[in-house]
Amino acid sequence: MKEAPALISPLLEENTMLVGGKWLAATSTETIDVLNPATAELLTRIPRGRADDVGAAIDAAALALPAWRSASPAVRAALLRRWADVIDQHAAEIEALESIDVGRPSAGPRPLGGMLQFVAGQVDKLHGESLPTHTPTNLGLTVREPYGVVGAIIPWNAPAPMFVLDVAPAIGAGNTIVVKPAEDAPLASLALARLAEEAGIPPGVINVVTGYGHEAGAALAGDPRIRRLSFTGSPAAGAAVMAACAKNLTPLHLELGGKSPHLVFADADLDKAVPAIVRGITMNSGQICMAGSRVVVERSVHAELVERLAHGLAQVSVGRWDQPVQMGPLVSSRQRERVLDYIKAGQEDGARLVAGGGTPSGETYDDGYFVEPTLFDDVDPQSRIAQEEIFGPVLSVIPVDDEESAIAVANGTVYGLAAYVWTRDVARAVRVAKAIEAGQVSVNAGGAWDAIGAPFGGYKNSGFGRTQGADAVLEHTQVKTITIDGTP
Ligand code: TXE
Repeated sequence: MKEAPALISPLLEENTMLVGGKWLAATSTETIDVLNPATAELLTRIPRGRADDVGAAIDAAALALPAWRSASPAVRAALLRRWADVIDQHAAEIEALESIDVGRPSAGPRPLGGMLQFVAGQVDKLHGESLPTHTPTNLGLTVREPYGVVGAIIPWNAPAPMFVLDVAPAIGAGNTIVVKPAEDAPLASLALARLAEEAGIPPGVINVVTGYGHEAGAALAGDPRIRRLSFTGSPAAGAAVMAACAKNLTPLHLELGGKSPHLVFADADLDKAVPAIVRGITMNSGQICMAGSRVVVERSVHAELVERLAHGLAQVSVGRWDQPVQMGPLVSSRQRERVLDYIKAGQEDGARLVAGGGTPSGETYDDGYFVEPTLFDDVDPQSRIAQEEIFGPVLSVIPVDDEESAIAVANGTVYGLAAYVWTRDVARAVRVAKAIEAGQVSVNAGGAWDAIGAPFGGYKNSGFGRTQGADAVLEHTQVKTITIDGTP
């Protein structure tokens, strides 16, 4: 392992995290190595925050709360807009940091500024209602108020948008926040917090404590001073977080991934479906919560679809974040082992391996955590690779006889995050979209990202609560009813 370069971005200072406007090491002074997943080189070190550091960050957020929550919504909105502008000015740098940290070849900067602008537009429209009263002289109203100090535990697969999507609605609604980024990819979060400072967001409003999930994350989830928590990650960690929240009755928002199906019907436009399916499972190396990882296909187009998917996956170029390729490595050696174990399980369970299945060979791939785009056919819908989230570039094809069985298979997992329906028949598209148990359904499209302000979240074990859109800001408020006795 090589030594860390002195500074990989002017936005980062090694071994510091943000607590109450100060960039600090952990009180223990211990650190965690952050590695480049394409080369296993050391990128930098971050503080290994623990309960005492989380406690200090909560203190800082509590100190900042009174002034922040009573600031005019117009002031908070203006600061979010300024943060958006500063992020836009540094868009290429944030993109590069996220790419190198996650291992994702860049597809151009993400629309982070736009996400913030959307939230800023909501902030001064958080109005309550006037209510009819039994007594004519009385006045009844509702007001929306922030929770107070809130927390967010974010994952490594899309750290920059996750940071913005968790922080912006929280602070926009008048809360102050403590964020625990993922230990595997913390750099974009730290850089975005630095830019929030530069934009003039006051000290203590956003705090970032880096560390491991079972230490800093568990401390954040278990602290009774946290009034609301957002968690995105694995079902196992989500369950641990929920148990910790239950002890203090802390309200919780969970986003736990999925096993999202493509439903491909005989009348589908395969010219459109095939590239979208291939892109959906290879983008970010399949490490996307809403990746379409199962292909439920009507038998009459099954053979043609499998052939075209195999061809499509074979064309996907794999390489490092700084090369003009479509797919990078997985985020860590642990994730690569998990994915390779699933590929083994698929073969043991009798699925037919059609493409990929191993690690690519060649000098580029020697040290990084690469896995080939992989296609399984004739997958048993009850087998592990059809039921469990793999979070890698592994696609499972399940042939079915008709629409009814397609829906049953699509709904036949514990998850319910996204689904993709491919058909030219509008009546069928409407029927299937309504029958699917998922928070997002796309028809003849690879993703639900095109709808501006679309709420995003899961059904069933994919979680509850919504990020993005107006719902996200509302979910960071609680409603108070005020009744005023107007009798003289
Ligand atoms: O996630 P973890 P991992 C799924 C995906 C992936 C699997 C494992 O299937 O293969 O999870 O990834 C923090 N208390 N998703 O192990 O452990 C942790 O530090 C409090 C889906 O990396 O869930 C990190 O910040 N916090 C997913 C965050 O939780 C805890 C995104 C996610 O880590 C904690 C990521 C604890 N006890 C993984 N344990 C999605 N929904 O998009 C961990 N953490």
